[in-house]
Amino acid sequence: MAEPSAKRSPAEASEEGFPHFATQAIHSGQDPDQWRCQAMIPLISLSTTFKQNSPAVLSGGYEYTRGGNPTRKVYEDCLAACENAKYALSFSSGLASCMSVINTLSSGDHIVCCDDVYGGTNRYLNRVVARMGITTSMVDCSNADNVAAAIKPNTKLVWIESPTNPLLKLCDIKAVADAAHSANKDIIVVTDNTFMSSYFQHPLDLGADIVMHSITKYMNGHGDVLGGALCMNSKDLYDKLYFVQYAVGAVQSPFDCYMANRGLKTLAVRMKQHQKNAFAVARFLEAHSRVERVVYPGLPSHPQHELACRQGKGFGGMVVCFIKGGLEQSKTFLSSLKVFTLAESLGGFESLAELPSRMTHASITQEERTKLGISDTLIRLSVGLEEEEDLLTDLEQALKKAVPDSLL
Ligand code: P1T
Repeated sequence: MAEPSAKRSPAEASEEGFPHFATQAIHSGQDPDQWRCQAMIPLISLSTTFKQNSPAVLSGGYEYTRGGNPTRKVYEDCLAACENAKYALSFSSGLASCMSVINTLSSGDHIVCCDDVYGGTNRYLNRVVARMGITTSMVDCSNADNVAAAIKPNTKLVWIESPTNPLLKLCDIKAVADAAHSANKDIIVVTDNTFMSSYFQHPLDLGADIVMHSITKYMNGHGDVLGGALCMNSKDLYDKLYFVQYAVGAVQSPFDCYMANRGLKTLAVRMKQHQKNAFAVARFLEAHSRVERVVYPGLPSHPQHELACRQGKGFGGMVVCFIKGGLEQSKTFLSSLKVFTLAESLGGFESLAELPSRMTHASITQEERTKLGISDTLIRLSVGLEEEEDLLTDLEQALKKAVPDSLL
């Protein structure tokens, strides 16, 4: 098969964009005139291959779906616009997009990664990528000086989450990007923007080179698509990553592209409501006698609240609390919830609760978890779109069941 670079025109949505986020998310890339039938809603093009009138002449613009697909193009154009990026690529999962970035590296390269990172990213870097001769230093990136100190002559990538999963620590994206680029301008800074979504934070505007998303979470928002995305402004980076996407093949299916594109249409309204409910939950828990401590970047008690106010347009829908007691209390609390569901994942319309030490971050060693502060009483809440009063009533009854008066 021919080399892919000439086979499609990349998204250049920001050059013709709309001034406000909600309008971008609804209209970018969606022009009905691109379809002969002028459909308002993008068509799902399930075809894996496309007719050529003459060998290697693509009159319809597409060759083979791994290299490009009309439904994927609509969605990627919209994604790029949402992230204030020139280009976007979509993948079959968040980790597949992570893998595609790593596939631009070579044996002997070095990565700096924030120590509090999604357990799956940690596992991939330290237990899979490490076998390929690529080393990773896990450092506390909430202080950009630690990033500067960890950079080596062979460092090619800095990977951060902000807020981090699960402790909701913030990285100063601009300070981290400046530290990395002043050490070596060719270092690629990736920000995993999953927790904030494109609605609340635009890391490319702050100096990051690539924004990564687990689309599975807020961006799709309905718990029915596994997906990942990479957004960037550099054509050179886009070409490299597009080549990897085509060569490796971890692309998003046309149907999932259609679904995630639909999810983006309501991102703005969903995120506002997620945040409203998250504030209510965080304030309720912070005032609760059965709760030891609450972490939510929107609360003044968050140690980086000032950075949270400066860096993004909001604080998101994730809340962490440490309940009083131990593992027994956490288990009883989680299994007593009736509106929140005990499950992994986050960012959907339904409220979820989980225990990172035994679930999403169980692949990290006990020693590392202890060092990071991921204890057995750390409960992670993904606050959904249910009625606020029902959420608070649910938390109240579960806390009462789980934490006895003797522990107050
Ligand atoms: O699950 P997947 O779409 O492959 O995305 C991986 C991923 C990447 N980055 C962050 C910040 C994430 O939270 C995730 C997935 N996280 C969960 C499933 C979870 O419950 O935390």
